[in-house]
Amino acid sequence: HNYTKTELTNLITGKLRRNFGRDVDEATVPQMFKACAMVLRDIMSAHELETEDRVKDSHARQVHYLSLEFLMGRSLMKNAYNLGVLEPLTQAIESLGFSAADLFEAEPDAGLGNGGLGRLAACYLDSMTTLEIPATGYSICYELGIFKQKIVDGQQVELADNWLGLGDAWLIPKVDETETVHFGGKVTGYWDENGRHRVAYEGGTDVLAIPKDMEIAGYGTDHVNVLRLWDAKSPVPVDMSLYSRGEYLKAVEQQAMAEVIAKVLYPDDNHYEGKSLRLKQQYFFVSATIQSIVRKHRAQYGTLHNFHQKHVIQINDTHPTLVIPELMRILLDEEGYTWDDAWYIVTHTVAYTNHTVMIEALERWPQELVQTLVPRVWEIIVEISNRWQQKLTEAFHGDMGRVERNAIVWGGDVRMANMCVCACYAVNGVSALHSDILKKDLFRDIYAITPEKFQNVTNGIDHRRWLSQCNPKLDALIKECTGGDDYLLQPEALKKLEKYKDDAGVLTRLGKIKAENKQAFASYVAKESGIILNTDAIFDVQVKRLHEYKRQLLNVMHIIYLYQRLKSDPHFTFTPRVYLFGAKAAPGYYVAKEIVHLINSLSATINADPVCKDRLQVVFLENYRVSLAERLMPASELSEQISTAGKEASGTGNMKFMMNGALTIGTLDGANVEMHDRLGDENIFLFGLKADEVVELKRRGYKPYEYYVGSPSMKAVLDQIARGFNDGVSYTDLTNRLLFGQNGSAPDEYLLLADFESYRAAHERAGKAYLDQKAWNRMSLINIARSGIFAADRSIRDYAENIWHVPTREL
Ligand code: DL6
Repeated sequence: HNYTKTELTNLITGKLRRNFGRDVDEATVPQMFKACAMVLRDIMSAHELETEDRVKDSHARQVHYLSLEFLMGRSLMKNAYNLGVLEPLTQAIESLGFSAADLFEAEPDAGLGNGGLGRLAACYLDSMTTLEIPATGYSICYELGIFKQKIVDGQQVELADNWLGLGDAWLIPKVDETETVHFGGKVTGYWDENGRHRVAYEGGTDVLAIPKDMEIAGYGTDHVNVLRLWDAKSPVPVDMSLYSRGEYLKAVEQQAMAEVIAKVLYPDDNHYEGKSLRLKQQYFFVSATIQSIVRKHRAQYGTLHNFHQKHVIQINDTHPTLVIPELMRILLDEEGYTWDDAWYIVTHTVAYTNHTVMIEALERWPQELVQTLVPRVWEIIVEISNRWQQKLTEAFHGDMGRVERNAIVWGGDVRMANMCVCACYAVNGVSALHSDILKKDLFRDIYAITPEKFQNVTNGIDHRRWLSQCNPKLDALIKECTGGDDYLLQPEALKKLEKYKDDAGVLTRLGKIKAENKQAFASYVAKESGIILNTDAIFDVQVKRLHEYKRQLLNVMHIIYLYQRLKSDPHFTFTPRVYLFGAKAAPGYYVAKEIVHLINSLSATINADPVCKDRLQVVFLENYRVSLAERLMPASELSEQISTAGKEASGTGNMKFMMNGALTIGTLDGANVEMHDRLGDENIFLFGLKADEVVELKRRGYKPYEYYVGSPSMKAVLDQIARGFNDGVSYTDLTNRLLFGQNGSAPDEYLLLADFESYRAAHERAGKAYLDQKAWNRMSLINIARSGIFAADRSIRDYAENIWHVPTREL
């Protein structure tokens, strides 16, 4: 059914009347937004029921994507686009006297994630649905998403992100599919009258898990999947015995304790915090999810014997690892399977994606915590661990070093990654380099005994959102040059653009589109913050979470270097630049917060100095998030992907920039390596040590101090950081960390000093290249044309074919 403007208008006015008791002329923008969202939700719901029936009737194998994060961003425009009603919806909204742009802008980002890992899950939902894979995403319905960042006096301040006020327009509560999750108490085993071993629980608490389903529309298909977000509620609203004694606060305590589980997303990216509430979240969401899958499976097939044939559970990093012992628990305790039969089913169902090799991000839960919180699951983990250790001892012929490294329960900790590698039938990294490091380093011992488990699936992005939708002018040019909209479902069709690489007309238009996008972004920044960006300068952008390994500080060092050159020689020439930063720092990550402060101190000084006028500008963009990225990517010209080689598992921002025609200045890290493979040296600005050289340098003994004393300009840069800028804040902590190390960290852990000169030279090359706009646009076009491989559709086809073994839509 193709909805017309008139039909949509009627549906919207109907919603306004029924849900808000309002006629259009009295409706507010938020009410209007909700009405539109509900209209699309109804359309998707109808498709979803049909999809569900089709999947059921065909007995198809289903994918369950478990992730503690789905960084969805906004949905109204996305859903309208995918459903093919963006135009009539826009017309309907306008005909009702509202600005469609304002309405889209009124939607809060669904910020149920931190960064790359959560955004990847969101892009994958889009592709799984577009490719008609029967798939469901599962997570927690956090009341508060990733905090909103304000910069006050140069420093980050966190504000609560209460997104549900409007965001709940997309959610359908399915109260009849509520599950109960049990925590704590004591476990006892006994034999029942049929001689079956049973488990009984004494004490503990139950928490209700209520599904709030978000429909996911695919592009150009009626297939609709669901993102199931679990909300937590107490089964007892209030303890009446306490209430009747007048102890009101105590009477609602249990309710508060249950609800706190879904209160807030943990704001740490690439960092593990051993907080008990976080473990509660993990078990809560995993237990509800697997109970729900098992319940539906039972209802359809009446047995769990074929469970692994009908389902694959993909676990997004180790956060959902407890699904392994939890599924064992259900099979053993509730279904009466033997250990071996249960283990067979589990280990043929679960697959694991690793997203980091950073030691501080690997989850190790203290055993006492696991024991008290989920005592029965703990017993099962111990059994899994014992059997694994026995297997390792045999395989490694008693080499206890290797046994210890790969053990699951060891030294009072439960190591989640090791449990995943033990139980999952597939383990994948997220870029070629990262998957290699998993095999050669992090999981080398397990790779030696089960090489067939290890795979690579290079990340990808939803190119419909990140190119076609967010950059309509470029989208139009691509469609014109490639002869239609093939590229939307066949991203490799972007290649066809390449035949215009020497077409002066097309290159000029490409340059013009970039200039207009820069202008549009500058207008937005002016409106939001009053800052006037110099649109004649290169827009040089580093946006991502703030982390030492991502090396925002290296970028800062180089800017200070340029500033000092300008100060000492006003005739120093270089291509004018606007440096744009956007980054949230984890609230508890002190060094990251200091770097945010430093960028703001530097920015204030540079932007106020007349010597920098029209040449150097530094702007920190507040509250970097999905919707801001959608505005920024089309306007970006130079993409900073400068992590220490071997540390960034893949990166996905790098792909968004490339698709929007920005050139990359970067290290051979993560997916940059594969970008370089396709682009060649001539279409990317590479610099720095390679992953193996990083390892080698550290092995030899890295002495950053030598760079400091050996290079006057390096010394000047670091001394300036230590002294600080006009606001009088000094950053000796940061320079000490680089030169001497701090609290046990090695000096300059991430090799900023070692890579500085090479980074500086790459910037010089990029600056010179920009002066020849035709050559620059040619490179830009080549980047776009060769970016098809980084579409999430390609990644999902890889998963479907090599890991999930499910068919995908044929085109
Ligand atoms: O795979 C998605 C994304 C990668 O692109 C980034 O390179 C990587 O840093 C990120 N990893 C994490 C790990 N978090 N934990 N735990 O966020 O994954």
